[in-house]
Amino acid sequence: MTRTTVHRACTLCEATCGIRVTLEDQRVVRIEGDPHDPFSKGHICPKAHGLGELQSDPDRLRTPMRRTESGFVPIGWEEALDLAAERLAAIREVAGNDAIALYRGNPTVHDAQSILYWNVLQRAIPTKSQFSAGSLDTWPRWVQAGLMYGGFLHTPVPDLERCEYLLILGANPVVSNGSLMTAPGIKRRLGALRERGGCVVVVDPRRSETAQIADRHVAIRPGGDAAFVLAMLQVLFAEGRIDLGACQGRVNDLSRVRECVARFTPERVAAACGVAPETIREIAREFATAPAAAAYGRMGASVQRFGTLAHWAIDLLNVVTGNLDREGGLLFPRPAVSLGFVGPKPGEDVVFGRYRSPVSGHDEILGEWPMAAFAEEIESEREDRIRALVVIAGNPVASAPNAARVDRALERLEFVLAFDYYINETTRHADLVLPPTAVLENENYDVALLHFAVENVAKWSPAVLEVEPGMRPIWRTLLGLAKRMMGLGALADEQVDALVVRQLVPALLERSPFAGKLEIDAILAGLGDDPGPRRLIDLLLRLGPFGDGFGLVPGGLSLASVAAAPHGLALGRLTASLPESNRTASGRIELAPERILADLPRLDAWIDASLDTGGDGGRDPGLSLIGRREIRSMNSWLHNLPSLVKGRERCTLEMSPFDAERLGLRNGGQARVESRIGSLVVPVEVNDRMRPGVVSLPHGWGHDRPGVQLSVATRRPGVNANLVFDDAEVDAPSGTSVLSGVSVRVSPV
Ligand SMILES: Nc1nc2c(c(=O)[nH]1)N[C@H]1C(S)=C(S)[C@@H](COP(=O)(O)OP(=O)(O)OC[C@H]3O[C@@H](n4cnc5c(=O)[nH]c(N)nc54)[C@H](O)[C@@H]3O)O[C@H]1N2
Ligand SMILES: Nc1nc2c(c(=O)[nH]1)N[C@H]1C(S)=C(S)[C@@H](COP(=O)(O)OP(=O)(O)OC[C@H]3O[C@@H](n4cnc5c(=O)[nH]c(N)nc54)[C@H](O)[C@@H]3O)O[C@H]1N2
Ligand code: SF4
Ligand SMILES: [Mo]
Repeated sequence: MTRTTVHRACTLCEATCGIRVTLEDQRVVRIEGDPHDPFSKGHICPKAHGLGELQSDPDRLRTPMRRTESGFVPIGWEEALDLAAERLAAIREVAGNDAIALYRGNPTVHDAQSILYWNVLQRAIPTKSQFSAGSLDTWPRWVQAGLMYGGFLHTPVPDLERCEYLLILGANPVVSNGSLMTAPGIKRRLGALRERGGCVVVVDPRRSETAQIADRHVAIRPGGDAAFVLAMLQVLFAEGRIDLGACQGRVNDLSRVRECVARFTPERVAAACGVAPETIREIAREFATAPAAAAYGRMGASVQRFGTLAHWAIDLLNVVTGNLDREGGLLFPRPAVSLGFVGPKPGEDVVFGRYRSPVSGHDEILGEWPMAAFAEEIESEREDRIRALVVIAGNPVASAPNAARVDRALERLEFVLAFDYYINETTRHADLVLPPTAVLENENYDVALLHFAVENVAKWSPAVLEVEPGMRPIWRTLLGLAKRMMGLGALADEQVDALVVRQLVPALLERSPFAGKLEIDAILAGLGDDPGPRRLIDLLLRLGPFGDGFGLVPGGLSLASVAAAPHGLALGRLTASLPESNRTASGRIELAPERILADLPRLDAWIDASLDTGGDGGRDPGLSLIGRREIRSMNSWLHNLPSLVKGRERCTLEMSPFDAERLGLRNGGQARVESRIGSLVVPVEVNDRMRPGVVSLPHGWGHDRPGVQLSVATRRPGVNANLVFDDAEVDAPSGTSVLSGVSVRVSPV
């Protein structure tokens, strides 16, 4: 028996923790936090152990599967790829590229080969029918940041190490481990902030696990964040507490902002957001007078009725108090690998709505339609309807609102191809399922999440295990399909991959610090012949801000130098970076983008309607439903790993004792939850964490659909929360689905 240890990063959530994996022969015997990782310093959560269980999960697919009359049967790789290309090409022939929908799910963000080679497939199937989990998640942030700073991946993050006042709106990092704020060991970081005399304030309708370790919790009414923060801004303008700090002379339209916020007085918004005027004033003054403060909003501020307005208001607060680009406030990270080449060129504005979705006319956002348009574009009788779907690492039946409708829509498709580990709620509809290799078989560099890291770091993750016999890495699978769709099926993967690199180099160089200083041929020669993600990552690193510029910067980064540091490399704290970090065409931060201001009347109407009803769901027979995450889950997909689902039932409806009593519900009893679009039955959990009038339900459950092949998950399936979230409700500027603050009725069963 040989015992070996490998160091790498966990890819299950956004925290990118360093792990130490111990093997006996080819068997994982232990997974621990890596104490020498300069970023995570030994932190891990229980999910890391799931990496070993994922490896050995008997339900995980280890060969391509084809659906037949009598169920799924194995099929060979080349045969599967030929079949997929043939079916997709036939549909394209009749109905064009737009008849093929592409959906990219969340785990792609954590896996470089999936992101980079999905991009290749996107070019091989240039369809307007692109979708992703982004419109169930980050779009309000991308739209707001894109319009204000000119680049959607380049958003500022709280400088946690030096922050003295952290205002968290609609995020629960103690459970989620941080999102759009890559910060492993967040609990330790928040503890340190408080120990040095700083203050953490959490705004959340639920007294979340993060609120429980904060100095103050504000139980806001769902959807109230934009109103709440705009009222803070009204107070600051009215009291003359505006000080732009580093942003002085670098912004447009400050006076326009002053005019816009004037009507949002604390008295006017109090009922709508459920927060007393005095509390709003107090927090506004504390924020403005703290030596360094940061306001940070995430899912609860994003997938709600006014997600884009909320994110806009949050960043305005940071700007007008001088906290943007200030140490201890918010700073722009400097990732060693930048995916900026997928966005606009510096100096070009981000534009949205370049075209509209056929059925309801949703604006295109970042080259995609929102998921709110997904089912209707399939159900449509129009000639240009969606007829086929290619889905990678996504489970829209679990993750998109109006799940029952999405489920039915998938039945109508002529062809579904899925790249996934499992036959689950979505992939059971697939004609073909092509599995990726398991996390520990992949080598990886985090090309996405380090854009949001609270410290600049670089880390290479080697594969821990050999690829199982008969399996193939997903980049080869994606490239194999892409080349067939491009009519290059006769070429070897290596040849097509060389073409991919050749195309990418000019786009990357143009946006790199080495633009004008390097010849394309010199870059290609320096890269070598190894195909695959490795070469792309080497390229991205070497042309990045810390890169060796293919010899121009001795000691600069390359894949070789990053891989030589098994625990990862610390590249220094975040630093002030304006004006370079701002990429708008005007060269200034745009404080009052029209697209965002145009949504203010909708907020006005909501605030005024809340005044009429007293604004408190608790006095109304209806309740407001919000979501919840749990430390052992990852959206819909870790429920088949025994150690992550053992213990108490987690798919429960949390509610306050006040609501339980008035509705005749008790702890452990069953409740029916009904909304405009559907209903479900779920066990009740009564606790004092919930704001009266608000109930919470986690998403990602409901594994009891016929045909699902998850032997552990189906034993405790839970219920799909998206049976009641309404696909008709969206945040107007971004088209993002509203997955929080939906009206429901709850009754005993
Ligand atoms: N363990 C675990 N970690 C995860 C995930 C997981 O499923 N499990 N998922 C990952 C993913 S994909 C993401 S996007 C991130 C999300 O990361 P976070 O945003 O940090 O996580 P959530 O739990 O969604 O937190 C949202 C919070 O907003 C609150 N909220 C709901 N509505 C409102 C509102 O209207 N206003 C305010 N102010 N608050 C509101 C909720 O009560 C909740 O506490 O987590 C990632 N990490
Ligand atoms: N009601 C409600 N709905 C929500 C949310 C909410 O808070 N409330 N949160 C939303 C958010 S933030 C998100 S990000 C979405 C997530 O929604 P999705 O991205 O659609 O789905 P996931 O549940 O993450 O499922 C991921 C799928 O990918 C597979 N998979 C895992 N790793 C890999 C891999 O490396 N390669 C491949 N090819 N497949 C892999 C898994 O088996 C699973 O089928 O859900 C959204 N939906
Ligand atoms: S917090 Fe947990 S799931 Fe997230 S990267 Fe760290 S160990 Fe993995
Ligand atoms: Mo997400």
